Amino acid sequence: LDQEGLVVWFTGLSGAGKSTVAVEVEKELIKLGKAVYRLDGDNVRHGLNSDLGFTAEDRNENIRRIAEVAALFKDAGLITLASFISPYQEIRNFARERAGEDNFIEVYVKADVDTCAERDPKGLYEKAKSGEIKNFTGISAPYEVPENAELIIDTTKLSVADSVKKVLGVIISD
Ligand code: GGZ
Repeated sequence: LDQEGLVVWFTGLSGAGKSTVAVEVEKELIKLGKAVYRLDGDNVRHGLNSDLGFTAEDRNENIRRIAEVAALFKDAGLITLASFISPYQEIRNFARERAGEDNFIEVYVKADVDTCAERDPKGLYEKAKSGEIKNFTGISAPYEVPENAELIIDTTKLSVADSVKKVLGVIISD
């Protein structure tokens, strides 16, 4: 495989657009002939991490395992796209360390909580506000804004297409 592995880590609130952007980035990379794999809640929280919930402790364990898996995929030569809220700086730093500083791109998918709550594609913010869902990021659980993201994409201002271009720009030049 004529390709060096890389971990691209998307962090941000629920509804910020992490998965939307990651899915499109994946498609473009495939078109370019790159070997790529995308990790997200759908393929990780139902299997590997099905024992974990949304306490701070469980989230950190969720991210710790994903960081290890992403580092292994990176070693295998894949461009690994990880899209998780990953609200805590310390464990994001751990993910960076495991991948290696030179192989890690942190993308902060930025959208304020009011905008995300307005989008509310799954009705989760409404449930969080009513107390039906506890420990909901941005409502009743913290989100620590990234201190050292390689890229910030503000999805309240950028289209999906423009966000994808920005991410690809960093991946390809890397
Ligand atoms: C945040 C929650 C919660 C709570 C369920 N807080 O937008 P979604 O629905 O499809 O993606 C969110 C997903 C978050 O899982 P992560 O593995 O990315 O979180 S973390 O990195 O913090 O471990 C959301 C849904 O799960 N969800 N309950 N309480 N999001």
